[in-house]
Amino acid sequence: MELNQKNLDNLSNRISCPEYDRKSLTTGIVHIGVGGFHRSHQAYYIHRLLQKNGADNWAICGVGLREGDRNMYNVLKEQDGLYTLVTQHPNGNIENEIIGSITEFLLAVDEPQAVIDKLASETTKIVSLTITEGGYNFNPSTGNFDFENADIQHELRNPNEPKTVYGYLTAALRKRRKAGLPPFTIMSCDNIQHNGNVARKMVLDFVKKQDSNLANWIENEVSFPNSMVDRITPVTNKEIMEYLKDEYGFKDQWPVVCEPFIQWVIEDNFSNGRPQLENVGVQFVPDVTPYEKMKIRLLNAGHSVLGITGAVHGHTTIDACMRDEVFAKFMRGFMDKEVTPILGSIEGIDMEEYKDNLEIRFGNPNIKDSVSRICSESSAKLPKFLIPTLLENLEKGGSIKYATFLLAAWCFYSDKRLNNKGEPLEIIDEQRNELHQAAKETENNWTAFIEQSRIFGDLIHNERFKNEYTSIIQILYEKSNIRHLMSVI
Ligand code: CS2
Repeated sequence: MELNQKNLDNLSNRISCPEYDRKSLTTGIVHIGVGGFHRSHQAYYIHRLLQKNGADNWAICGVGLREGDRNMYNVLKEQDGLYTLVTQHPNGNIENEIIGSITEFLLAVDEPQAVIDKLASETTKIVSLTITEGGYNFNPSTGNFDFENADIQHELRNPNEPKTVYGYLTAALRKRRKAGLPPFTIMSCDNIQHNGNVARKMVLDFVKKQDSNLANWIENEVSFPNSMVDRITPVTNKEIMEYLKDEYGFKDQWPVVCEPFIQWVIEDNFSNGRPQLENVGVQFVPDVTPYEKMKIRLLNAGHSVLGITGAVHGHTTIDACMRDEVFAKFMRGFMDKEVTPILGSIEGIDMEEYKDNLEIRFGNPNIKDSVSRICSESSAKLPKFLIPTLLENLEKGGSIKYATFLLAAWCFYSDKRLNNKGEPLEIIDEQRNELHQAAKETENNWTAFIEQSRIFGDLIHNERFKNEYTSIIQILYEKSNIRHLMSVI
């Protein structure tokens, strides 16, 4: 049996299904970037609210902007937006439910005008984004908008032919303003500190170049709440589809696996209304800064520490890294000695408990989160997750050895493209070639990798860092056995 609206009745006595009338819902949210994370997090929260009959005007219209979104579009079209969420507990318990909050989907490369019209429609009140850290189009070291990007250049010249998120948001806001409609809220759900402020700055930088009148209106009328989002969501593998088929007798072409933990903290700053998400556990706060900083600097950076070192050693999943005491201890050392002193105390949070809990989450043996997912797009992630911690420690005279070790390991990873067992590494990064080019100069020039100013800014000019990095990279290249070096750090 295929998973789709027609078959839901037959499925509802086997597995938890939407109890609401999906056909009567209005899509008040347009979400750009429907991937695993959106489906395990925001779409799940909205689904829970719909189950309580509390969100009839807040169903989701997914939008894919790129050709790469076509597979998701095709699957969700065939499945009428339905998919299964498989929650894997550390003790082996599994909860499965069919999520119904995504009721429409548009693929911008096929129907750009339909996307603009949808965004500009009166019923659209929020446009949310998971476009990844790299999708914001800023220079990672300066934080400035990258006007060199060819698609951006095209959009600036042709406002009616959008290609990126900026072109679409601007075209839609222009249309709304002309029609006398209030603007939507732009809600970033990416792992970027001050994600709302960053989205705001980028949108305004772009619009100012295209249409300064419109920029004023956006500046005054559009809200961009900051938020902290959290739920570990690995890449879906084929076994899960088989499992669902065996267990329940239906075929889901793209289910989502996630951990039981879920958290969403948002600033209550919406220009055109919002769903009552507090009824399903979302925290609304006046200032999200301490939460997002804690999450990004501990969880996301901790993930990268395990992912990159683990990949070089030959571990394939994050839980395998956590079962290896050398890696678990190294990651905790990084958190305790380099991140915690920077974070200070956060009201209402027991930092030791938060870190202990992260260890349990990372160690969940049923998630099987691949190190290749964690290492993917490190060139966009590390400038947000890890380098700011290193800079703050340099300023304050704190420890830098763990973070520096990680950057050296990343160079080794980008250069050799093999793990310590001699197996090839799967490297997914837009900057893959640039990273490789710089890293392979290392044996002629120990600091070649960290001279890439787009990623590292002017870190290379800090003598203390440069010396620490140089000594670590030399030992790493001489001895190569990363696990041993980590055990004696
Ligand atoms: C991960 C995140 O992509 C990464 O490197 O750290 O996807 C992480 O799993 C989520 O932010 C958890 O909320």
